[in-house]
Amino acid sequence: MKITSAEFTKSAFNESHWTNDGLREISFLGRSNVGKSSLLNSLLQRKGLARTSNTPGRTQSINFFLVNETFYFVDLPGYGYAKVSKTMRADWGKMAEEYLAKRRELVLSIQLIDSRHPPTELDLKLHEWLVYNQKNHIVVATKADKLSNNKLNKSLQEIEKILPESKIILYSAETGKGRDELWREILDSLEKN
Ligand SMILES: Nc1nc2c(ncn2[C@@H]2O[C@H](COP(=O)(O)OP(=O)(O)O)[C@@H](O)[C@H]2O)c(=O)[nH]1
Ligand SMILES: [Mg+2]
Repeated sequence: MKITSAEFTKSAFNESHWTNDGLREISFLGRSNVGKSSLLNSLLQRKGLARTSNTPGRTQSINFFLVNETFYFVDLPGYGYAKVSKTMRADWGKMAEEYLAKRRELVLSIQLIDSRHPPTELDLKLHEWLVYNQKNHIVVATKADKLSNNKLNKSLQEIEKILPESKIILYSAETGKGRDELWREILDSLEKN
């Protein structure tokens, strides 16, 4: 995929801030620190576009990135960060669910999980919500470079057992593994919807 332009457009804290130009959207979801910002930067080949950091739980807004002036990548806040307050956690759920449930422009949701571990309880909850609500989605297992091929295959088989309804792509923002495959899925969803 050739990226001719990629720019941060806006941060939204409620529905009135969502973009309103009708362009289609791909959303990215996952717990804090799973590698969401790194995935966005890797897909868009822009190193610092989505901020990556080791201090999770900071981004509490929905962030819109315009790609090739034709569609948006939408970065939803990371969930499951233990140190945020209960109110903030409730806000996360409300904001993300409102977006996922209502957004007509949304053509694909990409759920990130860590390839090294089985999905967490919150990963499973979100996943069940996507399946139950028949949202077009795929699962990306991140940080694939951190496992040997042998362990990676085992991990993939386990994830496939736990999430049998979904397509799973192994990804590494370090090596670019999975990038072409994920772009194919994204373009496919944009073409079909
Ligand atoms: N080795 C490796 N580290 C990664 C990868 N993706 C993210 N990380 C690291 O994991 C940490 C969290 O990544 P970040 O993208 O900020 O996660 P976010 O909180 O989900 O946005 C950072 O230290 C990244 O450098 C990957 O594919 N491979
Ligand atoms: Mg991030």
